[in-house]
Amino acid sequence: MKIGIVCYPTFGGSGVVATELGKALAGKGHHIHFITYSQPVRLDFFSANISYHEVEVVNYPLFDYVPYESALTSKLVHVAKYEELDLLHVHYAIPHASAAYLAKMILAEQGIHIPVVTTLHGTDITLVGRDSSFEPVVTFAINHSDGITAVSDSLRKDTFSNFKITRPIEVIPNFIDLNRFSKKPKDHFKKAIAPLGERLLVHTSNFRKVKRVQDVIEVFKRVNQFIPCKLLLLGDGPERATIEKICHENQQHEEVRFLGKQDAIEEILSVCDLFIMPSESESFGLAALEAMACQVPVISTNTGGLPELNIHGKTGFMSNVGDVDNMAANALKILKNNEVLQEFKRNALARAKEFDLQVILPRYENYYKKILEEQMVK
Ligand code: GMT
Repeated sequence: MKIGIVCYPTFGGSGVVATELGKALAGKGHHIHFITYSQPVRLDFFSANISYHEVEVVNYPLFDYVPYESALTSKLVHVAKYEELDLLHVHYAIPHASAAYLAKMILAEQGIHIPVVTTLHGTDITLVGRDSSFEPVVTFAINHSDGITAVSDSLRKDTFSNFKITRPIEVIPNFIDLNRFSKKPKDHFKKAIAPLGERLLVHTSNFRKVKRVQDVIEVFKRVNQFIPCKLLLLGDGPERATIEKICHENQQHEEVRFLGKQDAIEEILSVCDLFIMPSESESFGLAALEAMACQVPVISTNTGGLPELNIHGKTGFMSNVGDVDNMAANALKILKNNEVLQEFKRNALARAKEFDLQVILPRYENYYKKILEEQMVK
């Protein structure tokens, strides 16, 4: 198949899923065309089956806001036509689903019929998409997609309750490439960062408010009162400076390390003992799955799709949003005893294997086939 993939090219989960999906599809012989405003961060190798088309946005003094959606739509029309795409797969509804719909209409007028699959990832439904400045467009674009997928059952339900959706939504969860995300022998790194054998806690995110990174600090403080440990914070975003200030005020410079945006996250996760995800909302929790694949148990909230990933009392524990005391108590249950920790680590890996790329990829391929067959009947 010749598939056009539209996504945010950044470190965000939807962009990561879209890029890893495209890479894996290319590995199976499909021709993948990424259409984004800059090179996706995870598109880090050459493949004869992968092309990258950059959306160029012309600025003009009249524009206070650059009309990105129009530029994306035009690019989709060009690429679909000249590369003879079979299907467009857009990730994150805003503004990709509506741009794809318009491109599809323009192409239809020229006798080219291309189905659009929209994958809903999370905040496009649970947060931003609900805002009245986007809601009518999001509802329309989802209802006019030829196929709709959501990354968890929870997100599927949220989509039906937040929007007037008239079409079925297929759940295809996030996946993990276990060749890349596995425990690596990085003991020298562990010794350097935790020379006295301290436990290593870790959090990775885009430091948006929805991630509640301050709760990570609170959990860490409580755990550190009983067990010597260190905290690694990976990623960057709007809340990072505030969190860093709090850590400085708390005199935590010895214990809390900000590592910024990292490419080889799996190497860092490999030396960690516990992943903390205290999110306000989380449609799936890809970052937690990446940790579990590297044998790191997870302390998370019980919001959104997290209960579909993290098994309470087995791969980690879940608490109500904001209940940092409960999160810390649960963290101690895992970290206090080495045998318990090892068991949680094994369970985390076993659970991650259920989301193996090799298991999930055929679900996307079969879904594309189904949508293309339906298109032929029309
Ligand atoms: O987590 C983020 O803020 C990034 C966001 C995105 O859309 O880029 O991630 C969302 O999509 C991921 C991949 O499907 C999910 O694993 C994340 O749970 C989801 N984030 C939220 O729902 C907050």
